[in-house]
Amino acid sequence: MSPHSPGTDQIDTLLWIGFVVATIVIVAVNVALFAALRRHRGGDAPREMVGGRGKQLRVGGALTVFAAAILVLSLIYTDKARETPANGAAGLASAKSEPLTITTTGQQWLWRYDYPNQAFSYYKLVVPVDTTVELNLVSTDVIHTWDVPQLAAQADAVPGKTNHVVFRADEEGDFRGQSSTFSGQAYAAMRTEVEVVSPQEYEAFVNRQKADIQAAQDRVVGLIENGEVP
Ligand SMILES: [Cu+2]
Repeated sequence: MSPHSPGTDQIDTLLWIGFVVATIVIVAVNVALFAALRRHRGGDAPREMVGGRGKQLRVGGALTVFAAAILVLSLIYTDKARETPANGAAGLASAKSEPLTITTTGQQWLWRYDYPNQAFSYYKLVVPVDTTVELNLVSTDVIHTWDVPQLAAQADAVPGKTNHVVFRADEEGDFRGQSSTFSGQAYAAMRTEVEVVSPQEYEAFVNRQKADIQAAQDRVVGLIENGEVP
């Protein structure tokens, strides 16, 4: 799956480094093994370790440096993946200095998203492209996992606690994930979906949601006032 946010870029790079290193180690071990077998083919068993103490120290030292280098690389990339990326030039103008913060509530069995203008949506999150988005994850009942692998590392919505997910989508489109934590009977249906749109479309979406919610509330108030709802 291709990464579509700076944080997932780092995770992807780290996975590739791990893959290449593992391949090198496997090949090197096998080459050394076959070389040793060839050298002693048909002969008697080697009486002692090849090379003196100096050689052993040099090989051990090289391997230690190799392991330390991998450790340092992974620390650097993990740290970079945790950084909050800056807003892009094509992002939402009103979110230039701070991330666009959206309260994300997990409940059995759907996600609710509360946008800064008081609009909210269920099931699907709509965000502008090239804009740093911060989700404040909360839960009203049990632990739910918010997971869209192309945009961010997964995080849990835990009752009584606020966790954070930060990403900056680099292109418009639909990104999906699935619930990976059992949160009750219908957890399998609890999809996570993010629609990345242009800043203009995002503004239009949250304004429309807000107007629709207001109209629905006005209608209910009207019905109550007319005595149609006891
Ligand atoms: Cu869930």
